[in-house]
Amino acid sequence: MILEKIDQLAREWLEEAGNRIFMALEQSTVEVEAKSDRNDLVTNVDKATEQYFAEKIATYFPDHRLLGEEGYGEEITSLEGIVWILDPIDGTVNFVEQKRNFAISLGIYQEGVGELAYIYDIVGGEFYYAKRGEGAFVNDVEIPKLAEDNKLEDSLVIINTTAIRKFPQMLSVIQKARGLRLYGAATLEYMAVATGRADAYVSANLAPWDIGAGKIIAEEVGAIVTRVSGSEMVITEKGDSFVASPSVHREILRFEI
Ligand code: 2AM
Ligand code: CA
Repeated sequence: MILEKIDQLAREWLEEAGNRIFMALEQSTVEVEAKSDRNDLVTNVDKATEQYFAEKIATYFPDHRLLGEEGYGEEITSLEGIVWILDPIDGTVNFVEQKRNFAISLGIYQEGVGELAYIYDIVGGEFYYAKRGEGAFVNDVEIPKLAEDNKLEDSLVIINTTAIRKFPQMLSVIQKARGLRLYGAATLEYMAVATGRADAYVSANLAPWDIGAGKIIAEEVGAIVTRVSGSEMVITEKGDSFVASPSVHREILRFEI
């Protein structure tokens, strides 16, 4: 019941937030600030979008908590109750530089279990959605389950530059693969694996809001999500991330990274 209500409202709010972001691009009202370093950007639109969700959640679901990148939610270290994990704009550098290849990411966790997920690629016109146990969809078309027998040598892999520096064995992985691709937005890189456009994505440093929704959608189609070492990924902790189709996940683990 509660998940149905969340699903209905989350879709309305995502559509409204998407329209506002689109208008900000159209009307050139985006203002950029640097955060921790010159490549870590935030804009007035990231902040306004998170604030919009924070106000809506507080009004409609006062006992739910929000874990968001821009800090309008709460400090959250455990996932009791219902937690909304939000990245108002994932791929902010793309948003600023390319005006595309970014997404709103929203994952809903209940007692630590990922139940609902939404990734909205606004300019690309792709709305990804999953409900645990009921499949994953893009624009209402079900995403097929991933093949169980893909090979690294036939695969495209996505490995961000920090991960290549941190794990030098990744150079051998890239050499064996068919090719390397980089998108610059973790959510869309997760969706590339979920839809079979790539077979693996490795990143050295992701936060809960980068992966909260992507993990739910990727797992729903049979992708394996772990740390680079192969250990379990705890969603509330920042760190490296490794998502891949099952056989390619096993094959990359054999490089003993
Ligand atoms: P962002 O756009 O929301 O900041 C870029 O390679 C990807 O990594 C984006 O999804 C970006 O999310 C994320 N990212 C960049 N710097 C990060 C950091 N310091 N910690 C966590 N995620 C980061
Ligand atoms: Ca962000």
